Amino acid sequence: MSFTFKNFPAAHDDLRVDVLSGLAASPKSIPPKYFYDEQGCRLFESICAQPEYALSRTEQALMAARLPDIAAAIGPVDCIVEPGAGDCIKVRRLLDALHPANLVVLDIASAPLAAAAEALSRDYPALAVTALGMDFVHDIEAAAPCLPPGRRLIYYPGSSIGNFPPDAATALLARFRHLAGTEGQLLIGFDLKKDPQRLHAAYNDAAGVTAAFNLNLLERLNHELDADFDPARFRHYAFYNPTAGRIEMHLVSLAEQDVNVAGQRFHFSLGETLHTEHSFKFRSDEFSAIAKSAGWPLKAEWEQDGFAVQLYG
Ligand code: AVJ
Repeated sequence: MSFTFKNFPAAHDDLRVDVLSGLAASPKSIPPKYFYDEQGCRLFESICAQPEYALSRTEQALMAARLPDIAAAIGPVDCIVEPGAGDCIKVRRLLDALHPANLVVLDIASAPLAAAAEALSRDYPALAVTALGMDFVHDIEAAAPCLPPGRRLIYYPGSSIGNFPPDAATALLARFRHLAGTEGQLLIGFDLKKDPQRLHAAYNDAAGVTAAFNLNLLERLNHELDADFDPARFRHYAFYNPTAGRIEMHLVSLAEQDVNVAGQRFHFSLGETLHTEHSFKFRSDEFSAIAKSAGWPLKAEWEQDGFAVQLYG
């Protein structure tokens, strides 16, 4: 068993800098990557268990049903690289099918990543596991020296790519292309455009878990940036914008109010929105055009119940 952990702390205080600049902007916004503190990770898991949010369940069902076909299309690989691996559960299915010698997992939440990757390495004694605690959107080049040579497969499941507007998605996929190397491949899962009522329901579950997930961002700022948000004075508001092809999540101020964050004061007028997430939805041809412009030719694709997995390389 081999397990290596490296932490790449952000060069500057990202949360504070990003939140203060996002609150100073108009309209106000905070990047969705900051949802995932410990409580946020728990709430996201609970979202995935809600009947309205089929995304993760459908992807796992697709991966289970089509695994032999997917593994055959990928062929032999020496190393799987998973950005945003989190609990390192999803990649296990691919490890079982592909038997690579190396696994490299990356995540901004470095402590939970290290624990999950170490647990995984105990279950896969022949596998060399490397966990890199980093914000891969900024620092992915720092991961390159940690990758063994050979055939690399970048695995980016869960429609995480949907958090990036098309230009940023193209840029991230281009960096993946560079990281993968000449023989590299990319296996990526994303949510497809579908009936807007279904999309709407997925981000407005009846149990209110998505609302709690969105509002938890304010609690996080209260704890970590010495802020004084009153979550009861903000409303979770999520809707599908068919023109832009995305779910938009907002926290709408229910009152005229001032909030202090990290020693600075911000004013919210009644009805003003704090934008917290974009979740883009694609047609499969739309997505393959984005990937193509990032240097990835499409090799194969699989679809199930409004979700797609595509293989590039
Ligand atoms: C983790 C980005 C795929 O956009 O559906 C779930 C996050 N936000 N409910 C998504 C999320 C609200 C999720 N992704």
